Parts: sequence; structure tokens; C-alpha cells
Amino acid sequence: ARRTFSALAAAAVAACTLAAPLAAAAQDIKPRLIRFGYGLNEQSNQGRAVKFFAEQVEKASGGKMRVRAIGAAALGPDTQMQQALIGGAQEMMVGSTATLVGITKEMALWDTPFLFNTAAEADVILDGPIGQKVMDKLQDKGLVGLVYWENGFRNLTNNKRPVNKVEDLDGIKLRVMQNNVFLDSFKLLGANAVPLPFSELFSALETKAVDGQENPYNTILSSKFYEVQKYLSITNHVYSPWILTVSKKWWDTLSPAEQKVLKDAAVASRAFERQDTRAEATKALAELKAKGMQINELSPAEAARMRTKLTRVNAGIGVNVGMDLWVETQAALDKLRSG
Ligand code: TF8
Repeated sequence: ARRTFSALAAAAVAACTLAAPLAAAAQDIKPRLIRFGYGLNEQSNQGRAVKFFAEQVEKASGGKMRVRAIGAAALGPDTQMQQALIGGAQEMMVGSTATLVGITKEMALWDTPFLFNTAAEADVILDGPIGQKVMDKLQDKGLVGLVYWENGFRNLTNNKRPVNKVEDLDGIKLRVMQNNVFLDSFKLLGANAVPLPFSELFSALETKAVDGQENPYNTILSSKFYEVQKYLSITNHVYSPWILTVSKKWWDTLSPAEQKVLKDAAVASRAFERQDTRAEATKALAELKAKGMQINELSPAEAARMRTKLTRVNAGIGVNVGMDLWVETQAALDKLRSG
């Protein structure tokens, strides 16, 4: 009987020590409104994942922390939202790492053409120490990075002609992200590359201010680029991540419990987003074909030529992001590929 009693007592003590931090955490969570901006529309993989994140935050905070998701660049393009986060006028966003390069030069690592061969490689590097190191660089600039999501492998679309070889890009006016690696890469390939924010892209294609663009299948589909683009050439020239960022000014006002709610929801959203994006990507090509796009693949020889040309930008990227980071990344990839 005595033993039962002490076992019960021990259980009670354990229950109390478990309950205590929970109770403390509940008190440490205050009503918060999170303005969360993003560039694609609600029916995109980005929109679905923001919605998932919002639901997780509300659930984990007992409805105290509320996420107001604002898509379709209604709060401005990536670069404008980044400044709003830094200034503390907006709490969160998700956007391309490529548009962050002006703030944190190390982000250009992810712009390296053909850096990752597979999405699995991207997951290991982005979620591991190298991805964390690059993300941590945002802190001095007034941003807190939480997780990387998948935008995906990028492919070319245009209205002039199928791109079967590098020379087919000659003179094509191609919209690129506001990022020097992309600008230099496509100039190197002979295109007339013009940087434009994503929010201006559809109308630029529609009015023929530009002939083409490059983005993952998911985005070509969700942003209805098939309505204004005839040719899709499969190049998979680079894997683009998205990154969830928080205003550091605001983050520093949060309790540890509130920060944990956001961190946990971010990690959960990452798994959701990648799975959803990959499922959509496997069906997207057939859908784009059904919508009337003419799809072509480069021959292995022409793909190799394009790859060789493009990787000429690598030396410059190494210098820009720092040779230590560059060498560490190449070594980690070599290890992954030999394992
Ligand atoms: C691009 C990117 C876009 C992102 C998005 C708006 O082409 O691929 O997906 O910037 O967050 O601009």
C-alpha cells in the first residue's frame, strides 16, 4: 500500500511539473496579430502552406496568436516586405531567398546553378548546419529566418520559340528575379535579361514587355503563365528555396513561449509545404500540356552545354558568399553523393 501511495505521489509530482510549464506558457502567450505577406496567390502551393502555418499558430496558442495572411503581393513585392519587416511595420513573410541577397550576401549560395541535383539534397543542406548558418546571417540585418520551404527547380517559358539549345535564347527578353546571379547567368546564355518583381510579371508577359521567364512548374500553373506563354523548356537550371522570415524588432518583443509557437508551426509547415509542392509538381507538367503549352526537353548534349556555360558564374558566387562557405557546401555535397 505504501508503495502504491508513493507511486501515486510520484505521479502527482510528475503531473505537476509537467503542468507547471504548460500553465506558465499559457500565461506567456498574449494576444498577437501577425501580418503575414506573400507574393503568390491563395490557390498556390505558397498560399496553401501559409494557411497551414496560420492554423498551426492559432491552434498552438489557443487562438491567442492570429495570423492575417495577405497574398498576391498585396503588401508589396518581396523586397518591399523585407524592408517592412526590418522596420517593424509587418511581422512575417515568405519569399524567395534570391531577393534577400541585397540584404544578406550569403543567400546567393542558393542561386548557384545546378547546386542541387535532387530535392532530397536540397533538404539535407538547407535543413542542416549550412542552411542554418546562412539563415543566421539575417539576424544582424533585422530579420529572423525560421525555415526554408520549397519553391522548386526552375524551368524556362517564353513566347518566341522552344529553347533546345543555348543559342535559342539569343535576344529573348527574359524576366529574372532581382538578383545578380540570375541576371548574369541569363546574360551569359545570350538572353536579354531584365530584373522585375514577381508581382509585375504576369502583366509584363501579357503586354509582351518581356518574352519569357523562369519558375517551377507549380508557379507556371498557379500564376496562369500558360495563358500568356507558349513554350516550356525543361532546364531545371537551379533549385529555388523560399524562406520564412520574421521581423527581428517584433520577434525580440515575444516571450520564449510565443517564439516556440512560431518555430514549431514553421517546422510543421515545412513538412506540409514540401509534400504538397512535390505532389503538385508531379502532376503540373501534364496539366500545363493540357492547357496548351508546348513542352520540350533539351538533348543530353545540349543540356550539358548549357550547364557548362552557366556554371561559369560559380567562381563569382564563391567570392561573394565567402570561400569558406562555398568550400564547406561543396564538401557536404560531395559527401552526400558518395554516401
Ligand atoms: C520569382 C520567385 C517567386 C517568389 C514568390 C513571389 O520568380 O520564384 O516565386 O518571389 O515569393 O520571383
